[in-house]
Amino acid sequence: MSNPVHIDIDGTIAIVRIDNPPVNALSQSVRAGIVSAIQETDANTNVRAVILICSGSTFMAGADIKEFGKPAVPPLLPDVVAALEAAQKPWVAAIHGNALGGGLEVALGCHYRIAQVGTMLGLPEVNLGLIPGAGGTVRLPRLILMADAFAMITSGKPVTAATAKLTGLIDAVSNTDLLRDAVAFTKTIIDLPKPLALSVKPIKEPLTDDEISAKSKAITAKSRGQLSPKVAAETLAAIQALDAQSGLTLERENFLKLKADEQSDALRYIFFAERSVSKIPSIKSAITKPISTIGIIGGGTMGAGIAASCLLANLNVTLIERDTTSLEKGVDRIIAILHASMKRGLIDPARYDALTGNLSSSTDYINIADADFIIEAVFEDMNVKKDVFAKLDAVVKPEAILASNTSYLDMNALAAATAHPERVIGLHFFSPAHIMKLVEVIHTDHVSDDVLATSMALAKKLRKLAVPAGVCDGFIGNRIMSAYRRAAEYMLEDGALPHQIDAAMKSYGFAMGLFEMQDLAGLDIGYAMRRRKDATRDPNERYVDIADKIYRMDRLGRKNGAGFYIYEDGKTPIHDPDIDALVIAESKRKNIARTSMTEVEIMDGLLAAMADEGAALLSENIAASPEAIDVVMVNGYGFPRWRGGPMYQFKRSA
Ligand code: T1G
Ligand code: NAD
Repeated sequence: MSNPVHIDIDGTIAIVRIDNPPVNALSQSVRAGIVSAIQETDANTNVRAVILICSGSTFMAGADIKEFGKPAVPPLLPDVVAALEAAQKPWVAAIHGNALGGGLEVALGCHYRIAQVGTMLGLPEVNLGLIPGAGGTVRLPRLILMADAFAMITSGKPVTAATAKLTGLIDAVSNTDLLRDAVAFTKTIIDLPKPLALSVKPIKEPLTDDEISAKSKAITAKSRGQLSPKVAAETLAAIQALDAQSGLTLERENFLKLKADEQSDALRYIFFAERSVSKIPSIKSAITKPISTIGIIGGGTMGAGIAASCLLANLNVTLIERDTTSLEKGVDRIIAILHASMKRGLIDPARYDALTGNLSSSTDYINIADADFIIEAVFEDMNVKKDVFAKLDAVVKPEAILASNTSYLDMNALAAATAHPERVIGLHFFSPAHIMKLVEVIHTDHVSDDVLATSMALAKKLRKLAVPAGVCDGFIGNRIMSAYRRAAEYMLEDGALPHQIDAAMKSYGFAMGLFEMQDLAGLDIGYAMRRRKDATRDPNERYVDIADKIYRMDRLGRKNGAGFYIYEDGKTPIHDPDIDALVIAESKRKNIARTSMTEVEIMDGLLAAMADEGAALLSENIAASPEAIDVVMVNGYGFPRWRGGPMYQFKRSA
């Protein structure tokens, strides 16, 4: 392995460059290279200052997570950061891309920091079930206000270079050439006395006990059982009263405890799973076609969200609707989404104008004749979709790709109804499509490798988590959900009550229980889906009538104020004893002797149903790996991320 750390001398300034693709992770060779660079530049009497910069797309994006499962090899990152602080010459961190975790901690060990506009700087360790482990909790609140450091570390959310300049996290922003600006900046400090190391400075505006208690309460409520945000808050609270060295010792102790915890193992698993599932080895040699213009058919809930996603990815979008009234409504929905993004500061007004300028609309399919990729999001009706695809076949160019956003319909049947099935694919987005990262990419029996590869590339361009899935009713996520919903309904007849099942799921870490979620989606949606399956349902299969009975009482869920729960304010579920009575009466009607269930027994039953259906999906080649199932369930169905996913849990319990 060649040395990833290179030193060039430019007059009295040394340029130390890290080159460790893909993200300049702080692997052992990088850590050792930095330490030797400190020794070399300290010993070089011509050198009066040092710039630390990275090659490639980003500054150091953190410790090398791939090393976590192995024995730590010196120099350890905390020691590298301490060595930077103690360097004889001032070190200037020149930052671009992402300075995250250990990468930002290295920058905090430097004496100055300059970042390129658009850089993201953060300590996202809590997302991996950790807390900063190389001095971040001690140095950051000595550079910026404790309140700002507390927010960054407990949330794991990065800040932009602009914000970092405002808070004092960085000293300068480069709007042009980072290295050139870093050299110019270094020349302004080169004759100044080397600044005090952060670790000998006081904490900036410590938080009061009341402030810490209020913040910690909010964190505990939001983290729903995940340890790391709470431990981060506790560590920061304790560090306020400690000198830097004692603080570093406490931080390291809490970091190592979390690193050994199963929650961190699960969070690191899902981090890598989300990056592995989008790789399809069998199409490595496929050709990814260029995409610049997207046609969206149907500007309803989903079509508008998908169109907005494509516009935000700098694609040109043409919306097609069935009539001018629907078209106007569709365009309004898309514009409203972009406007909301601007109001939230995600895009500036100039970008908003540019993106809306990339949107065109029509009721005439001829206006998407040159589109590279067409996504239909019309009614969930096979005939309507077949009619749309027939119209598309007649006008689009031969290399255009046709995708359906169907939730349940048979993609093979839809593809077979077109002139060129090899260019038809399913893209199952999740609502709201411009926010949810997950998309299931449904490969039909005849889809070409190039079409599949191009679809995966489009999903990545939309910054989506693309999970390939085979054709079946419900693909991966809805199939797993149907399975555990069935198990939950059996539990209702066998002895549990809706609020008990929902409580068990929330205790496990779900944001919402299954029955509250059905009230949110609308009991009419579930009722229509069950009716659609009546004709093909196995008559010997146990069928639970409870949800049908509630629907037939005109209780549609939140949308009309009552479903499994009552909603006086339209959103807060209130336990309804009448529903309990209905459930108990159903058990009696079916002569089922009810037995009470603990929350653990309920969750064990639901997890077993998920794992069983997951095994079936794997055996049917609908899901390519257990990781694919876990990525879908964590990113589309509220499975607690720090539990890794149903297949991760099944493997751990085996
Ligand atoms: N270590 C090892 N590999 C990493 C990595 C890391 N920190 N970050 C990314 N990769 C790999 C990733 O698996 C993928 O590999 C490739 O790089 C591209 O990643 C002591 C202990 C930086 C925003 O949490 O957030 O420091 O699939 O597809 O979309 O306090 O990667 O190509 O083989 O995500 O452009 C803290 C994690 C670590 C940042 C880039 N740092 N990374 O996103 O590319 S803990 C993080 C990211 C720590 C210290 C503690 C993102 C990114 P492959 P990608 P991207
Ligand atoms: P919707 O009713 O909100 O929108 C459908 C749109 O299609 C309407 O604006 C309608 O005018 C338009 N349309 C109907 N026929 C058309 C035609 N022939 N030509 C052009 N436009 C036509 O529906 P939705 O919720 O956006 O769902 C659309 C598709 O996305 C369905 O297949 C649905 O199953 C799927 N889907 C929905 C969700 C969800 O949560 N809503 C999630 C994933 C997938």
